[in-house]
Amino acid sequence: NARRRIVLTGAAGGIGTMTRPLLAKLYPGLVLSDRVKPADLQPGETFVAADLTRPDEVAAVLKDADGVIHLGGHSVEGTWDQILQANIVGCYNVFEAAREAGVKRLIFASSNHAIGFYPRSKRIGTDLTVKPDSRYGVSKVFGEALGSLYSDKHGIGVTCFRIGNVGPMPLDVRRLSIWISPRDLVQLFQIGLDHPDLRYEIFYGASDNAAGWWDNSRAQQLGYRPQDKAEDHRVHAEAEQAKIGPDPVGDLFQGGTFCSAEFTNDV
Ligand code: 15L
Repeated sequence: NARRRIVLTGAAGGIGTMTRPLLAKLYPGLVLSDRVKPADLQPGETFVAADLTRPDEVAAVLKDADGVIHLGGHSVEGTWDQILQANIVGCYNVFEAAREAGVKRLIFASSNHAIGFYPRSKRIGTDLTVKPDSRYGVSKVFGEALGSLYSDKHGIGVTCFRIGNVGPMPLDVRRLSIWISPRDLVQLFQIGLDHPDLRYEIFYGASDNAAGWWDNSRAQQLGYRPQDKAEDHRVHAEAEQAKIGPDPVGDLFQGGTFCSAEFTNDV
């Protein structure tokens, strides 16, 4: 374990910043990558800059890597060109470089927005048709599909995490259903990198949330034991929600505002 070279893309982003200290303890020698150096880079941390739209730069970062945690990309809805470059071209470059480098395990940070148009009233697993709620959500479905291809065709063990919302606590009522703490997410990443039997999996990235919408039993079968519960922060989440007010479309669907943005359909 200690000798493996694990690369974290998107290391300077939101999730990268929250998980780096925990990952560094599990994977000594962790290689951090992003377009720009993290502002809080610590002595002893290794950083290699790469623009994911540049195949040569991605290949240089992934050379000799055993595992990749791919968080890099555009993390919310964007213009088609932003999504195309960062999340379609960039994601493809990462999978290709991983194949060429002989990477054994790849974690792909998918999102709840791959299934955002499921109604909040429905409990869902991972064995169902995707319902992306945005161009961003479509790009996450693309990454999940690439993961399936590279697992079947090239034998890379790929785990896709449909991450809810990562942070110290849930930000509003929707997040009471989808929140995940940084340490629970790191536990999931560890399963993706280390579980011996893994070929291709889709897990939900959620803590132990009583209001949850997702059946994450496959993650539990492989050992996931979340330590945190969104309900512990319900008072905070409801107080924040009261400041936001209603969203007649977004409030119906799991993806929230990603569903109501640009919406021209009837509900
Ligand atoms: C996501 O996929 C985004 O990366 C994040 O910024 C949040 O918007 C999150 O979903 C969410 O749904 O809360």
